[in-house]
Amino acid sequence: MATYDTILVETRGAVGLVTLNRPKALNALSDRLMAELGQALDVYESDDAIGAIVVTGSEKAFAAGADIKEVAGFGFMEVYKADFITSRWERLARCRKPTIAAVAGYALGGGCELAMMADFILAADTAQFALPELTIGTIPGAGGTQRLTRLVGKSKAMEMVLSARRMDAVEAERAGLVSRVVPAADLVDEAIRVAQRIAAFSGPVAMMAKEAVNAAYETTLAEGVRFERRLAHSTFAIEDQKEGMAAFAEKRQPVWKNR
Ligand code: DAK
Repeated sequence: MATYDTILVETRGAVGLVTLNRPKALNALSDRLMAELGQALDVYESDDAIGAIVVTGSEKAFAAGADIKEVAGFGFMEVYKADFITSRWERLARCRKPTIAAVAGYALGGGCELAMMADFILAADTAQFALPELTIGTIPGAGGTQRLTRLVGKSKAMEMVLSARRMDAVEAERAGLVSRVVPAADLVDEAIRVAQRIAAFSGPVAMMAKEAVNAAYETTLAEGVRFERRLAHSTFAIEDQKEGMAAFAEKRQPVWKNR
């Protein structure tokens, strides 16, 4: 297993756990951290023993945003030519295996955007979400204006982006930004527990389910339903569907082969 400077990686059964680990900078998302996160996700995605991935931070901060000190001096041509942030940052959103962001403390700016790239966010009761880019003279640039709007609707997204105010965990759950709120002390254990439950299903079937839900963001209802139907039909061509339905009829637990 590779060693990293800015993240910790740990495998818990069939779950890959990535912990963002720049405590002195409240997990500010430096280029290095995003590169290492991308590498860790590459490793977990290509490991057949891993069925789900959890990304978390510290008790104080999931991540306090892009590393402001690192990017402050960049000019337009530099960031445009280098496809600044974009190229590395989309890795979590591109994962095919199910992903959970387990968020405690600050999830600000790029930290909030990163969390929204996961399949869902499990929040500690200490979590605080904001897109405060206007306070530093820029706008959200890692998908925040698009993903937050799809998750919570235009009115709340506009207020969050334009006023830079923070949303606490209770409001975030009410608004649909997070799936559930749990006590901070239980956050990582609960995220691992849910991830293990997901990882215990047939891997390819879970991937198809994720693809189908994600299509709801990308297309019309009619196209999305058609896409879902095609995927649902194709599950009938795989061994795990035969096993799952046979196991039900025989009143036993299914044994998935991931094919
Ligand atoms: N970047 C760099 N360092 C940070 C940081 C950040 N985002 N957040 C905190 N730190 C550092 C602090 O500078 C401090 O370092 P030292 O002074 O000790 O060296 C250390 O972490 C501890 O922070 P504080 O002393 O400030 O701790 P407090 O508990 O007092 O306050 C705080 C915590 C989270 C309220 C505060 O640190 C804070 O307001 N941080 C900045 C939050 C913020 O504005 N985040 C949004 C950043 S903008 C783009 C793509 C994406 C983005 C932009 C463009 N493109 C594709 C173009 C994204 C932009 C953002 O994320």
